[in-house]
Amino acid sequence: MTTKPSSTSSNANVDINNINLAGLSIAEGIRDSPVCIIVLGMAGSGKTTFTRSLIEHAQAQFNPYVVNLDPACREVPYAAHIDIRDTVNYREVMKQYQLGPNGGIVTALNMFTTKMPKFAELVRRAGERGHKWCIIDTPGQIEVFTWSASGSIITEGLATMFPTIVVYVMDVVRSSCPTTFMSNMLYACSILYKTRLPFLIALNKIDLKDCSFVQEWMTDFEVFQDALEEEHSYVNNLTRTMSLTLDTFYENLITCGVSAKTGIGFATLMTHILDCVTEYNRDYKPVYEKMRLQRIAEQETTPQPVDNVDEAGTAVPMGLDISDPKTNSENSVYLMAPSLVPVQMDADEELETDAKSKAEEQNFQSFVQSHLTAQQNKRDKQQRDQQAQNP
Ligand SMILES: Nc1nc2c(ncn2[C@@H]2O[C@H](COP(=O)(O)OP(=O)(O)OP(=O)(O)O)[C@@H](O)[C@H]2O)c(=O)[nH]1
Ligand SMILES: [Mg+2]
Repeated sequence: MTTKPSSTSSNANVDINNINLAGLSIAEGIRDSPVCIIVLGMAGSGKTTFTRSLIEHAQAQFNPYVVNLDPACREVPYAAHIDIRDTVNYREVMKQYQLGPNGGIVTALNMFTTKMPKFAELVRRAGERGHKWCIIDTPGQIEVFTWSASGSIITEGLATMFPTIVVYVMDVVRSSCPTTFMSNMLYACSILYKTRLPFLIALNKIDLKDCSFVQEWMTDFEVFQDALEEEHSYVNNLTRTMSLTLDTFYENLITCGVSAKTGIGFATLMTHILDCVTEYNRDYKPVYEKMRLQRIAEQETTPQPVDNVDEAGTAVPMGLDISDPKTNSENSVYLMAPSLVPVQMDADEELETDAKSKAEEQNFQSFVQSHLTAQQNKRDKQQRDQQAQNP
């Protein structure tokens, strides 16, 4: 296995199947670095743009290691050290398992998670090479990461090995409606309780709208009620009750206004991130340490998987013609630096997409043409009929 020192432009030349896990042991305890920063947020809230800005601001001091876990994005505006798209081909997964886009993303993430120990080992090595932060961009569909088994495995797995925090990116423009704000807050609250990690809310897009109204809504219940009164919606009563319930959640919440596009607010955000790391070390680390010890105990007592699968029960045919992707096929799971990915696959995909859109365009044109011809024929016929009636 070969490795190159990584930077944003040169990536480690790693095949995940050849990674030796000898260096990674949960028996060792939680390491000090890298600090894992998991970026979450609703679709379009600006997670990817935020990740790019955070990398730029943290580069000199924290030399971030960057991970993209969104299998469905077309492009990312940063150089990722690990990119799930190089590991699992999301379109192929959809085709092979006959899934829709969301099922495809969940399955792609599940396939990636089967390599979690090796992923964690890469993060550990990054820490040893001087990457003090590891920034993780997540899929657009927030529920895919927060409520899937793989999301929990990745989050908990990282938190039992490295200091880990969550940054929840919230779009202030879209949250200016009190009901949308409340939905966003409920999501944030559920993630906070689910992940049990230090939590920071980045109020994003403040270049478009000042975020002080959000901070006011969180601290002054009456101001939020007034805003709610102005919005005539069937869910007002529910929102009012929810806002009372969320009061305790707001109390301990750290928020920070930023613009991922212009970079405003990132200096303050970075100090908040460092506070969250202190909080992890003080309050959360002991809990995850306990969890780690429990896991070690479980590993010692859990019986090993049965060698002979027949002894584990009888397979029930599902009635679907679904086959596992062949190993070593284009679709097999592996982890590779982005620079090593065969460009061929993307080019093929692009050709296929181009051919499809060309065919669609031609279909549309011929549809329009036949419609125009039919109309012309109708007009000609009407003219002929009129001429026949009034010669
Ligand atoms: N004006 C402004 N636009 C922003 C800001 N951050 C993100 N955007 C824009 O918001 C849109 C969505 O940004 P992304 O970074 O792709 O958001 P995302 O959350 O990663 O999106 P998904 O991964 O698809 O859920 C893009 O058009 C960005 O240019 C910001 O701070 N200000
Ligand atoms: Mg994104």
